[in-house]
Amino acid sequence: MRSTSFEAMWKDLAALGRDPRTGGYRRYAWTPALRACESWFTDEAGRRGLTLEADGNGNAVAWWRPGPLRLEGGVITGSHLDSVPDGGAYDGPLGVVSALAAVDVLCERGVRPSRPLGIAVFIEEEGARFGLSCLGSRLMTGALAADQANLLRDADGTQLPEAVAAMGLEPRFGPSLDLLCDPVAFVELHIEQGRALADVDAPVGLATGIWPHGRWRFTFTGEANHAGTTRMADRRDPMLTYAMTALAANKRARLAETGTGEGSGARATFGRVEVAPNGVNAIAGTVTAWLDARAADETALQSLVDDIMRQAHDRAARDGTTLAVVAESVTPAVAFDERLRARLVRRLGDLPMLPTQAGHDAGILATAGVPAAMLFVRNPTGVSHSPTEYADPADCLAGVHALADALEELLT
Ligand code: HGY
Ligand code: MN
Ligand code: MN
Repeated sequence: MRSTSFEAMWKDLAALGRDPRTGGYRRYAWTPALRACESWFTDEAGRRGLTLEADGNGNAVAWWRPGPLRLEGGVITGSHLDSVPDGGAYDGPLGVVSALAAVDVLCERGVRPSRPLGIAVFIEEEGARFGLSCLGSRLMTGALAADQANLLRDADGTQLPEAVAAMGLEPRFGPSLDLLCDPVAFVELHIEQGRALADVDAPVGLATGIWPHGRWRFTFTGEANHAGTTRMADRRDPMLTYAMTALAANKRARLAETGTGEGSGARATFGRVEVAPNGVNAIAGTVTAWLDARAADETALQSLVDDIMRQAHDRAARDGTTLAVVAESVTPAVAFDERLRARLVRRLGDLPMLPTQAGHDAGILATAGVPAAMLFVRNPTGVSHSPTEYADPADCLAGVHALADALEELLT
């Protein structure tokens, strides 16, 4: 592959949906910014003679079927183009651009696949707009029912079907795994969202699995009041209960992280908070905060969340506030397909193997029974979900060639 193929695509895509004030991306599902990225993908697929198909959930697949190939039993690769608020350039797009560039490599090699290759782009993987991660792949696999999706609202209160219709599209949610034509494998390339590959000085690695993780909405309710005339002893301030809960969550996760054994470790983050009425000189009436919690196994995750909720309720009782907690999305642990990974190791060699604490569409497809694997590309700083997320161009090209090797192994 001429490196210009990757570099040219990267440069074109990098300009879309970027906020010049922060340098971060705001490619939210069913917005003009993401539609521009989807149009870019359509153009690049067309340039390669790939056949584009879409489901009613907002997911798309571009098929490479050189020659008279059967439709079924293909291999799927790809990732997502949507981002978190002020996300980086690589999380998602690296997998899509690398998949297109890998087709260029296979063509240059003169590879004659015996089965079709689909490049998939899943929508709302980050859940940044409607709060549910991997929304597109969950709808596709039936892990999320259409009537549940129809109730989802974004921060402005726009309901999901309205958002889809506002883009001139017809919301037709529902299981659509047939779009992938009964695939024999799904291989997703993704930037590593940690430093494991940097620490072992390797450009590419293989994923062993995904930690269980989820999102819980905490609603703390107190009594709105005047910030000046209300004595401290008379307050029922939900901001206080929230603040103590955030501290307790951080401490509990840090204690788990210093635990013993391979499987130890946990993460707890309150990254999004909404305060009402949100006035400088007013004691809050309600504070809504989202907990993102993750742990090495499901027992550890349940124990982590239970402990945080117990401490939050205890604190609420002392503060005279009330607390309601709703699990918005919980994703079970994923162990990627060992036979598929072993086959890739035979072709790619002994790449470093690592679990990830980040969720991915590959995890949703694996849970739905599609043999799945993930290739990670080194992230020198480990920073992700931030404009400073970065991968060296040489490592990106190493990722493209590793993906091309993996696909050639599976397609021939
Ligand atoms: O949040 C995650 O785990 C992933 O980046 N969607
Ligand atoms: Mn992400
Ligand atoms: Mn991602």
